[in-house]
Amino acid sequence: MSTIEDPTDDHLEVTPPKTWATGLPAVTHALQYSLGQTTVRRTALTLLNINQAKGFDCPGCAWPEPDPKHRHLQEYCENGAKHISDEATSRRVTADFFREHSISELDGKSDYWLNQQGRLTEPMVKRPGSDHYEPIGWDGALDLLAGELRALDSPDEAVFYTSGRVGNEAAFLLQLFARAYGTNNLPDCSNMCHESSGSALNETLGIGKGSVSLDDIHRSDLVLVVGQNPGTNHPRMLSALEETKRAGGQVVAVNPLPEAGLMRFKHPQKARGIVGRGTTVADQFLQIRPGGDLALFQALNLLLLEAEDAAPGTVLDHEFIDTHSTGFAEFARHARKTDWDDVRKATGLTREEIEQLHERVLRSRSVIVCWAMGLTQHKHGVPTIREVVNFLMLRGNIGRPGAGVCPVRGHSNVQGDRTMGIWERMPQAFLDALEREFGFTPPTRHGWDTVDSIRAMRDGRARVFVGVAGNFVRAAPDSDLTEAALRTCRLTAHISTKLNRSHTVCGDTALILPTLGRSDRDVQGGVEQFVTVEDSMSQVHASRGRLEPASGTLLSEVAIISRLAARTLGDSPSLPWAAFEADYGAVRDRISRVVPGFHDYNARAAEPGGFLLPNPVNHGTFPTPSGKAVFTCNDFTMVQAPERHLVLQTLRSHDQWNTVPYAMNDRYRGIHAGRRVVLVNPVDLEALGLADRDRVDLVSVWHDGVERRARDFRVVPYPTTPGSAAAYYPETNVLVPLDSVADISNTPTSKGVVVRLEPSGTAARVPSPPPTGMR
Ligand SMILES: Nc1nc2c(c(=O)[nH]1)N[C@H]1C(S)=C(S)[C@@H](COP(=O)(O)OP(=O)(O)OC[C@H]3O[C@@H](n4cnc5c(=O)[nH]c(N)nc54)[C@H](O)[C@@H]3O)O[C@H]1N2
Ligand SMILES: Nc1nc2c(c(=O)[nH]1)N[C@H]1C(S)=C(S)[C@@H](COP(=O)(O)OP(=O)(O)OC[C@H]3O[C@@H](n4cnc5c(=O)[nH]c(N)nc54)[C@H](O)[C@@H]3O)O[C@H]1N2
Ligand code: SF4
Ligand SMILES: [Mo]
Repeated sequence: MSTIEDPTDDHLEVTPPKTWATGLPAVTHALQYSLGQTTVRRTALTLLNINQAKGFDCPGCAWPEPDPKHRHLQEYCENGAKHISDEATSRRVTADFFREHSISELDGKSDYWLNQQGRLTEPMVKRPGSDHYEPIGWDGALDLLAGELRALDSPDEAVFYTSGRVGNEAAFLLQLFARAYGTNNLPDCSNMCHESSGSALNETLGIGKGSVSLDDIHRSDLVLVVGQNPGTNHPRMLSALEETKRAGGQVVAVNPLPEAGLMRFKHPQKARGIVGRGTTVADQFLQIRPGGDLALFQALNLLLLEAEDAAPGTVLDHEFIDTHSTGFAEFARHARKTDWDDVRKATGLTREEIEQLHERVLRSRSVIVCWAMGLTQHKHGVPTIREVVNFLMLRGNIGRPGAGVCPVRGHSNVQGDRTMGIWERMPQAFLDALEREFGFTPPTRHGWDTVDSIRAMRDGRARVFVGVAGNFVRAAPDSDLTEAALRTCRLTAHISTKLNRSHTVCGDTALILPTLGRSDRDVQGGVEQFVTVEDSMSQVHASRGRLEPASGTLLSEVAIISRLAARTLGDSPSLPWAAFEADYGAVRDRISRVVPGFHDYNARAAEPGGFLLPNPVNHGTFPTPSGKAVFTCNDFTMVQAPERHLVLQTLRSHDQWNTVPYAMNDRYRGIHAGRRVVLVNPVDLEALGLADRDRVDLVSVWHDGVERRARDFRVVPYPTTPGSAAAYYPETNVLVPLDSVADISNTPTSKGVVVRLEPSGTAARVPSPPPTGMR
C-alpha cells in the first residue's frame, strides 16, 4: 500500500509574507525535496547535469540560460531543482499499484497524492465498464489506439493535446502525424497561457515571440515587470534583474500582490546573496487592480503624447514611427480621449503614481516590458498587450539594444512546440512546406484549441483524446464540465511521466502510456539520442538525459508517437516513422527543411549553447501584411465586480508546478500546510463581515446562471489590491466558466473571475497574528 498520506488543510498556519526571495533557505528547501524523493547519489547526479551544456535542460520554466562561457556550476534555481527531483524520484507506480487502487478510489485522491506516487512504469489500459487499470503491452496499447483512430468517421473527431515540456522532435512528429492523419486539432497548454501574447504580437509586430535577449535585460535602463511573479515562477530572472540594477538600470513592478521576489533578492549562488541584505528589485511598485493594465498603458501613452506636445521632437521617436510603423495618427487621436477618472477606477492607482512612472520612462533611453499570466488571462488580454506594444513603439523601444517586448514563457519548451507546428491554426506557408517535404496535402481548415476541444467533446463531436504530457483535466477551466466532456470520449490516452487526475477521468477505454522524462537517458538502437528545446528568448539547444530511466519498459515520446503513426497510417518512404524513431537526427533534418531558421539544425544544435533563431523585428523588418509595425486603437475596458463581490485571480503557489502541488506551502506568501485558502484585503473582509480563517465557499458569478462553487476555503487577510482576491489553481479551476475567455485568443480568464464568498458550515477559528504590511 502507498505510505503517502493525503494531506488535509487542518494544520493551516499563516505567517507574515516574506519581503525578499531566495538566499540560503531556497537552497535548503530544494535539497530537502530532492532527498525526500530519491537517493543522495541520484540527487547529486541530477543537480550536476541541470542546465549544463552537456546535460539536460531544466524541465521547469522557459527562462534562458546564460551562454556557456558565463554559466555557474549550479545554473538552476530552487524550483528548477524541485522540478527535476520530482521527475528523478525513486518512487514507482507499478501494475500492483493499479491492482490495489480502483480508478474511482484514485479519483478521490488529491493532485498532490497522485503525483507523490512516483514515476509511471508500464503501459496500462482501462477497458470499457472496468474500474481498474490493467497492464497491456506496448503493441497492444498502440494497436488499440491506432484502431480507434482509424475507426472514427472523420479525423476531426480526434484531439491531440500537447503541453510545453515536449521537446522539438516529438512535437514536430506529433503535428506531422495529426496532419497526415487529417486534422489540425492540436490544442496545447499555450492556449491557456501566452496565446494572448502571440495574438497581440503577431498582429502588431508580425511575430508572436519576444524580441529581447538576456543581454538586453542586463543593459536596459528600465524593465517593467507586469503581471508576473518571477520569484516563484521564473526565479533566475531575478539574477538577470540584479544585473540590470548593478548596471544602473531600474525595475518597476506592476501587480495586485507585493510579491516577495519583486521586492528584494538574495542571490543564492553568491556569498553576498546568502549572508548580505541582497538587492532591492523594484524601484517602484504599482499595486494595480486586476485587469487595470490596459488603462495604465493607455494613461502612460497619453502622458507621452502630451509630453511631446509640450516639447516637440524630444519625446517620441519620429524616425521609428515614420519609417517602421503604420496607424500612428489614428492611435494618437484615440489615445487622447483617455479619461483620468476611468483610469483611476480601472487601475486603483493615483495619477501621481502613474506620472512618476512616466518620468522614469522619459529618463530611460531603453525600456523593456516583461509580462506573464497577469496580462494574458483576462478578457481584454490581447488589447492590453497591443497597448504595451504602442507604449514601446512611441519611443522606438523595439528592436534596439536594451529594449523590446518580453513575454516570459511558462513551460521550458512551450515556445519551441509552437515553432514546430503545434498550433491549430498554423499559417499556410508552414502547411505548404510540410506538403513539399512529405508529399501529402495537410488539412487547411483550422482545428480546435483547448476551449473548443472541450466544447467538441461535450457536444459529442470529438471521440478520441490523446494528451502528450500535461494534465488536461486539471489545467482546463470549468473542471466539472471538462471532466464530464472527457468522460464522453470513446478513448482517452495520455503519454505521461507521472500519475495525475487526467488518468482518473476516463473515456470508455483509457490508456496510460508512460514515457521518458527530460533527465532520463534516451538510447535508440544502441546510440544515445538528444532532443532540442527553444527557450523564451528563442535560443535553441540540445538536452541530453543523464539518468537511468525510471523503468526498462519506458519508451521515449518520439518512439511512442512514431509507432502510433506507423500503426495508424503505415510506414512509407515519404513518412518513414521507424527511421525517425531510430535516429532523432533524421527528424531534425526534416525540420531543417520545413521550419524557417533551422538550416544545419543537427550541426548547430550540437554546439554548446546551441543557436539563436533570428527575430526579424531586431533587424527592422516587420513581417506584417504592410511590412510595418502596427499601432492599434484599443477600447477602454476593465474588470468590474458587483457590490459585495471580488475579482478573483487563480495563481500558483511557490511549491507547485502548474497542476501539481509539491507541498502544501507557499513560503513567500506565508501560507503553510494548506492550499484551500483565499487571500483577501482586510478592508474587504471587514466590509463582508468576515474574519481571519473563516470558512467560505467561493461562488463564481457568470451570466449563464450555472452555479460554480469551490467549497470550504479559509479566508486569509492579505495585502492584495482592495476589491480583489487570490486563490490557488487548480483547486479553483471549477470557478472559471468555459465560455469566459479572452477576446481573440480564446484563453480562459483565469485572472479575472468574479466571485462572492459564502460562509460554509460553522467556522472553526484558529487565532493567529494577521500578516503585516497591510494597506
Ligand atoms: N515554480 C513554478 N514555476 C512556474 C510554473 C509553476 O507552476 N510553478 N508555471 C510555469 C508556467 S506554465 C507559466 S505560464 C508561468 C506563469 O508565471 P506567472 O504569470 O508569474 O504565474 P501566476 O502564478 O499565474 O502569477 C501571475 C502573477 O500576475 C499577477 N496578476 C494577476 N492578475 C494581474 C493583473 O490583472 N495585472 C497585473 N499587473 N498583475 C496581475 C499575480 O499577482 C501574480 O503575481 O510560470 C512558469 N513557471
Ligand atoms: N485556473 C487556472 N488555470 C490554468 C492556469 C492558471 O493560471 N489558472 N494556467 C494555465 C497555464 S499557463 C498552463 S501552461 C496550463 C498547464 O497545463 P499542463 O501543461 O497541461 O499541466 P502540467 O501541470 O504542466 O502537467 C503536468 C503533467 O505533465 C506530465 N509530464 C511532466 N513531464 C513530462 C514529460 O517530460 N513528458 C511527458 N510526456 N509528460 C510529462 C506529468 O504526467 C505531469 O503530471 O494550465 C493552465 N490552467
Ligand atoms: S529559472 Fe526556470 S529554467 Fe531556470 S532553473 Fe529555475 S525553473 Fe529551471
Ligand atoms: Mo503556462
